[in-house]
Amino acid sequence: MTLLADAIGSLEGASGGPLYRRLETALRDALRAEVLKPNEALPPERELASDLAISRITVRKALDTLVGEGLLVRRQGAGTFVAGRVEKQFAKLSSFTEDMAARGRAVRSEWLLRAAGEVTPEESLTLGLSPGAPVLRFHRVRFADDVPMALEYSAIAGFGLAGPETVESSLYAALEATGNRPARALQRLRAVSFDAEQAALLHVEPGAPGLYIERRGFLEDGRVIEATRSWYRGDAYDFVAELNTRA
Ligand code: 16G
Repeated sequence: MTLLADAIGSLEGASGGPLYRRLETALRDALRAEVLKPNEALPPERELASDLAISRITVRKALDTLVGEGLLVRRQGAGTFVAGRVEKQFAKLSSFTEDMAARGRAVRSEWLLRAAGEVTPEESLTLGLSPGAPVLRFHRVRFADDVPMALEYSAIAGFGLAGPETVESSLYAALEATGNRPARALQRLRAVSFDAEQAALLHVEPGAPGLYIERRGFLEDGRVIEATRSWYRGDAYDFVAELNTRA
């Protein structure tokens, strides 16, 4: 009998609808109690099924829901793991793709918008461009191991890229290729709670906590190249910074 199955105990007497729902609740409680620590592997599905005397289909259905919520992560060929929080260096000017690749996580994005346009009055201020100047907009839901981690809305000064389609998976890789990757950035962060639309995109409950981050990226010569607004899931990220007495 595995530790996890032990912690779950009998689902027979448990209240709360169909068996897979009761298992979901029991698993959520076990994860909250840290019966399994972040990044630890779950026992194989068939073992859980036999320990709990339920069908494998029921186990799979409950695990699927928790994978969808981002509490568990499936890794091809390796099994199911407890999702770990991502530690992100706040002082490092890295890209989402680099951050995730450094942790061995598979990155993908869903495009909400990838288009060229003219700066809005607000963008002209943040990007330091004259009214009517071209701008490229990239709106994405960003995933790691198929878990939605963040929403990112970037506006890039039009001179920075040949066109919106030059960005495939990494914005910073595309900017690097044209010699326009930001060399320095200013970042501002605040706590938010997700509205219904954001929550649906990030697979969390409306009102769930998040981090709103604004980044303005500059080129060596001081021109602004990037203005990005990001909403990161509060349950997935720890922002870490090294502090010195002398600024
Ligand atoms: C990060 C940056 C974002 C940048 C993106 C590029 C934060 C808070 N934001 O998510 O400003 O546009 O990386 O990522 O770190 P990409 O090269 O993977 O598209």
